[in-house]
Amino acid sequence: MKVTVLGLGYIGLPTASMLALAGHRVFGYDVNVAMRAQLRAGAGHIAETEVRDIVAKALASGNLSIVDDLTAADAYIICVPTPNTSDGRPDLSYVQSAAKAVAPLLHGGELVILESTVPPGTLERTVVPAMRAASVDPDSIFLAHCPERVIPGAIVRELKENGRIIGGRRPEDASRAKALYASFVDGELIETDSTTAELVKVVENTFRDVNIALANELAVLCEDLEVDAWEVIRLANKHPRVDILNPGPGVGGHCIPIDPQFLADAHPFATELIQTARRVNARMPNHIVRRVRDHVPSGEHRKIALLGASYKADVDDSRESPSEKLVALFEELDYETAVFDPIARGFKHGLYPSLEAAVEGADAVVLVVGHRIFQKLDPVDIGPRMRSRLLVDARKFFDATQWSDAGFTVETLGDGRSRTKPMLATNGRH
Ligand code: SAJ
Repeated sequence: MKVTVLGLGYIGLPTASMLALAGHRVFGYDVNVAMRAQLRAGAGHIAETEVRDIVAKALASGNLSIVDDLTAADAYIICVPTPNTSDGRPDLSYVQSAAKAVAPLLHGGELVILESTVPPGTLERTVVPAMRAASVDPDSIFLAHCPERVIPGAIVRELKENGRIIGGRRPEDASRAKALYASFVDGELIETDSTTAELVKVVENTFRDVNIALANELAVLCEDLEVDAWEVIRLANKHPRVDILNPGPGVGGHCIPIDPQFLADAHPFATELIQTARRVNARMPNHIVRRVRDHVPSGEHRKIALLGASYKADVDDSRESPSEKLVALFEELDYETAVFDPIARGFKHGLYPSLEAAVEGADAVVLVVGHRIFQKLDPVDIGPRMRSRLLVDARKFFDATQWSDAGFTVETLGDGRSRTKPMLATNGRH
C-alpha cells in the first residue's frame, strides 16, 4: 500500500519505518521543517538505538521518503501530539489540522487512521466533522482509531509484539485498518468501535497513574510509620493478585500525567478516584522538597544538585519531567539548583555540563532519575566537593550503606527507617 504518516515523532517515525520495512511505500510528513531536513540528512531525532536502526534501514530501502508536502496515498496515519492546554484541557488542534490537511486528498476508498491518544468520542466529534467540512462523505472512506501502546525505551520491540485495539467507525473500517497493522504487528489485533478504542487507551494509562498513586501514598505513609514502603510493596507483590508499582518523585512524560485528565476534564463528577490519583502524583515533587528542607534551610541560596532531568530512566525526553517541577519549587524557596543529566534533551531550565560542576559547593544531591549511567557515581568523589553531605534518593537507586559510609546523610523516599534527625555532616565550608 501507499501510506502517508503525519507526524514523525516518537510514534510516527518508527511506525513509518516499520511499515516501509514491511514493504509498503511510505511518505513521512511533519510540519517541523528542521526535523524533515535532519531526517533526510540521516540523523534521526530519537535516541533509542533500535529506532535509529530501523529509520536508517527504511530510508536506505527507498520505501520511506520524508516529504515536504502531504502525498496522496491509500492510507493515512495521524500520529500528532495531543497535549493538555495550560488550563488542563485537551488540545486537539493538531488532530484537527491533520484531519483538515488529509481531507482534500481523499476521493473515496482511502483508509484514515488516528493513532494519537484522544478523549473518547474524538474521532466522531473532531475527525468526522473535518471530513464533512471538506465535502468528504465519511461513509465513502474508512476511518479508525488504533491507539499506539509502546513504551519509550522499548519502542521497536513493542511496536512489533504488542497487541493493538482497532476501533472502527463502522465494523468494515476496523477490518480495513486491521489488515494494514497485520503487515507488521505480531501481537493480537482486536476489533471494536472507535469510542471504545479511544477509552481503552486512556484507561490503560489511567490504570498506571492510579497504581503509581497508591505506591506514592504508601511511600508517604511509610515514612510516618517508620517502615520501608519498598519492602512493603515487594512483599505485598508476592501475593498472586497484587502488583503495585514503584513510588517516585512524580509521574512525568507526555502520556500518563496527561491522559487521565482527558476523562476528568469531560466528566468531573464521575472521576473522583482518577482526579485524586493525579493530585497524589502531582504533589510528589513537593514531598521531595520537604525531605530536603528538613535538613537544608530555605531562603539562604543553598545549592541543591539534581541528578536526572528526563521524565524516566534511560530516555532523553524531558516533557513533564519531575525535575522541571522540582527546579521551580526549589527556586521559589530561594534555593539555587544545578541539574545534571548527560542523556536528557530539551530540559526547560538548562543543564550543568558536568557532575563535578553540579555538585560543587552543593548542600544536597537529589537522585530524581535512575539512569543506568548514574550507577557508577562514587560518593567518595562527590562528598568532598559539597558543602554538606545529604543524599535524597527518590528512587531507592543508590546503595544507602555506601553513601552513609562516605559520610552522607541518606534519605530514601518511602523508607521510614532511613529518616534521620536534621543533623548534617558538613565540610566546614559555611
Ligand atoms: N513511574 C513511577 N513508578 C513506576 C513506573 C513509572 O513513578 O513504577 C513514573 C516514571 O518515572 C515516569 C512516569 O511514571 O515519570 C511514566 O513512565 P512509564 O514508564 O510508566 O510510562 P510512559 O509514559 O513511558 O509510557 C506509557 C505506557 N503506558 C502503559 O504502560 C499503560 C506505554 O505503554 C504507552 O504507550 C505510553 O504511556 C503512551 O504513549 O501512552
